[in-house]
Amino acid sequence: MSKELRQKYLRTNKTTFCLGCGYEIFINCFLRANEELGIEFQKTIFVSGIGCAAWIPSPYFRAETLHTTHGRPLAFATGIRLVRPKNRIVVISGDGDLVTIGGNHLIHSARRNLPMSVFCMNNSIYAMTGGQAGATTPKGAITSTDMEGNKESPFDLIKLVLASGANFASRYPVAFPRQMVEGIKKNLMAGEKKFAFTEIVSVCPTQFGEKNNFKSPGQMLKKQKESGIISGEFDNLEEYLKL
Ligand SMILES: Cc1ncc(C[n+]2csc(CCOP(=O)(O)OP(=O)(O)O)c2C)c(N)n1
Ligand code: SF4
Repeated sequence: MSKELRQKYLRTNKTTFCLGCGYEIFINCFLRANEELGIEFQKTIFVSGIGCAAWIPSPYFRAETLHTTHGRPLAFATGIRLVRPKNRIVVISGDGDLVTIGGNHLIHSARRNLPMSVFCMNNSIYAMTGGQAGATTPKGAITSTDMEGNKESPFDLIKLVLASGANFASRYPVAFPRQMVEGIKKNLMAGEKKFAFTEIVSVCPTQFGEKNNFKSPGQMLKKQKESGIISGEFDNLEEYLKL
């Protein structure tokens, strides 16, 4: 990532994310995608909730940003969509925020299909508050609330969003940044016309990695590369279920 690009889009190059946090990879990919599409941040309104992921746009992006209440960024984004029809609306927030506490807003936003881009940072837990389990935590994972392993099954976010009525859902792991840049571009273009949802499969070495025997952030990325996570764009639930 060029220093110039970060200077152009970020208020400061120094973020507070932990060393090895997947969110830094996403930020670099997101800036690259915007640059390649020639998008002006000045005409984008970013919305986030509460959590580490919510800090990605706010305070770092040189743009209008709304840092809202936990679980509610999609409700705020819906309101902004209605009063600011000419602006691009981009929601960037965590899985705990958008799916667990805010799941009701997610299904209804997908059903409503209003034009906006949504990037859900899935690091499998509620990281900012100490690594509690949520609706995206894999079965068996050790968290601060499940020392013997999570007993519940996680949501498949693509399935959830498509079943709720959206027809643009995609998934990209941070271990594949080149593919992610292209995926972010597709989302940003689709988000001009409809509800475009992208799950970014991230890594949190601090709150998830350490408890689950990962020795380093690099080991988490290696596991992602080898795990064969289904990624790409999906518009049809039946087709997705065949994969
Ligand atoms: C209504 C409400 N409930 C709980 C909290 C505490 N809280 C703040 S951040 C957070 C976790 C956010 O997790 P996630 O959205 O997954 O983002 P991450 O930190 O993992 O990036 C929680 C539970 C809060 N601020 N407001
Ligand atoms: S706690 Fe996890 S998600 Fe939060 S900044 Fe650190 S590595 Fe990233």
